[in-house]
Amino acid sequence: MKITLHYNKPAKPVSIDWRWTGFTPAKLLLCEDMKQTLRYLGAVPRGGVKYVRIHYLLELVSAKNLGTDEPLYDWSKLDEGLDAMVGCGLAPFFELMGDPSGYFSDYKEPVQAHAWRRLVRDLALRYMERYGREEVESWYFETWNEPDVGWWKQDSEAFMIYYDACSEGLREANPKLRFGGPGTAWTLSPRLLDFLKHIDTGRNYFTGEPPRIDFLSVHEKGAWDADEDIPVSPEKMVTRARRLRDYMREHHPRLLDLPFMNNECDPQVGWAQTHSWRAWPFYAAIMSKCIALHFDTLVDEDGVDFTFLGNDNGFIGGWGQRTQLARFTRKGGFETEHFALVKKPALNLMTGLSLLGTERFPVTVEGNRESTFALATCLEAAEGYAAFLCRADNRSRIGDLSDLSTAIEGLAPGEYTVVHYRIDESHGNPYRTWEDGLPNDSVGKHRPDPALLAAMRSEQELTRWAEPTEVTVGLDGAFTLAMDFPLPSVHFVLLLRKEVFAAPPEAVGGLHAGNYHGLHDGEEILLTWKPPASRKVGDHDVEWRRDGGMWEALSHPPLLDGSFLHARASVPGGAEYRVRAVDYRNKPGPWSEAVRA
Ligand code: 8U8
Repeated sequence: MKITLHYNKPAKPVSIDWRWTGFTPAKLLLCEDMKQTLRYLGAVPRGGVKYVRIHYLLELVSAKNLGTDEPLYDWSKLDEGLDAMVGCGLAPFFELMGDPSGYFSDYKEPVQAHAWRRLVRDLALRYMERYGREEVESWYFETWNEPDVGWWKQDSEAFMIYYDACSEGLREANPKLRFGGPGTAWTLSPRLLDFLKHIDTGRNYFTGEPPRIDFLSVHEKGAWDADEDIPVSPEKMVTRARRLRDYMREHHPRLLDLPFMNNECDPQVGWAQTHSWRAWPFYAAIMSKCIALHFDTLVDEDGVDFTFLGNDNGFIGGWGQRTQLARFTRKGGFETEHFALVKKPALNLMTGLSLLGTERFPVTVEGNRESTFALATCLEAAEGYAAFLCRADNRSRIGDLSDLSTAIEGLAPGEYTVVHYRIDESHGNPYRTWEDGLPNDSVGKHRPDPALLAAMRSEQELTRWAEPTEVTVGLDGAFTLAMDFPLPSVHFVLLLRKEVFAAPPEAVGGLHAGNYHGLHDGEEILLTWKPPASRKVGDHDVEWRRDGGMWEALSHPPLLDGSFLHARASVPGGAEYRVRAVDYRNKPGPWSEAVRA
């Protein structure tokens, strides 16, 4: 097989934003395991996971006197949940969903419609006050989730009034706040068609003006919910999105120019059903294929302003559930005190994607066009180039090995460091370690022993395929990479210009230490920090010292993310930790301030 990356042809923007996850219900935000999950998500470099879309956030609010001019709100739980997110550098993709104190039964009642509008205004004002105007302007606000299925209990007329109330409440707080929807579940559901009609030709319930909309969101998934591992098809997501676009072209051509998104593009409906492939490299490979396919089809062929492609995979659960980390508890099932999390390839994919730049160049694939994809990007500030290559077939959870030759054309001549990461059966696959290390008894089934847990964690990072090498690109601007190309696999190839290494890495930001019980005796200290933005940072040093002692290095596989978990015997009074970034030429940056845990 052969892939050619044409850096000598005109570039286009990397216009689809995938830095995204979601889950439900919002009350999980108050649980320790979700708070730890958010720490891991926020530690993906360069904001590689940024937005979290959560159902029922407004169930965290209670209120009195809602139908009056002086409502009394209790925001404390929502504050706690949003603080946990914002404190990790994450932002809500804020669904205005939930029914504070069970007040809202019918938005066709004018008192309720006005109360909702006021609630939305007050909410926006509160969080601009709490986090700053600019922070909240970086969020997105969206309607109730999937108002075309059971999540929404009222009729279409009530939904449009609710929509206008959200829109006006936000506008009153700050006209810059972005709002859209309707995040529907079915391709051409009656509710979606009613909604398109409302925003195209309807009138805002409050102002009589045309309704505003900043983006149109829908959900298209790759397969229905099933206990079986039916083939997951990113192609079907594209086909169904095109069906909607065709309908819009015929009935509402004006709306075709709206930013468009699929903010639940999961390979398969049914987050809680167990499909072991969700623990495997296969899942990361299908997610990558989905992104590349959307660029090839909806963006490049159809010219859609496709803005977001989001997986709803921020849940809490085991290997086979739709999560980015596998959670283990003492007895299995829900328990939020004694738990341990292990990263899955789906999370490492986000780390890998964070290596990419903001401009992409054409690629040519010679081989199976249904399973081979690539995205060639160049990095900002002339740091170099970053590409992803992936091999993903909708049915092949584990497949064959081919040879791949990647020809890269049009590089700026000079000296580069080449780094190659990969996600496949033997790279960054802690599930394999778990399978191999499982004892044959029921305790081990739920609870890996400390050695197995440590072994899984040593496999949980985005992993290098080879050590960094130095190469010279001549005046022809050409470079060829030969490698094996397993099915499934995802590869990230970085070419970093020598000049980038002249200065040492910057300091890491915001080192934080959380102390958790973990699964076993002793403590688990989760350190999280913000890695420097430069792609030249390939690892971090982590040290600790107990009172009066010397700094000691803690060993780990190379860490791209700003997260490291230290399992230790309990240390009365705690210990200090510090972290520094290290580049691919082993040059360290300055140590961070120490934190205590
Ligand atoms: C198609 C469909 C019918 C229905 O009655 O309910 C649905 C609920 C349907 C599709 C999706 C759905 O919920 C979304 O999908 C869930 C899932 O497990 O796939 C979750 O990921 C989402 O939070 C939810 O919005």
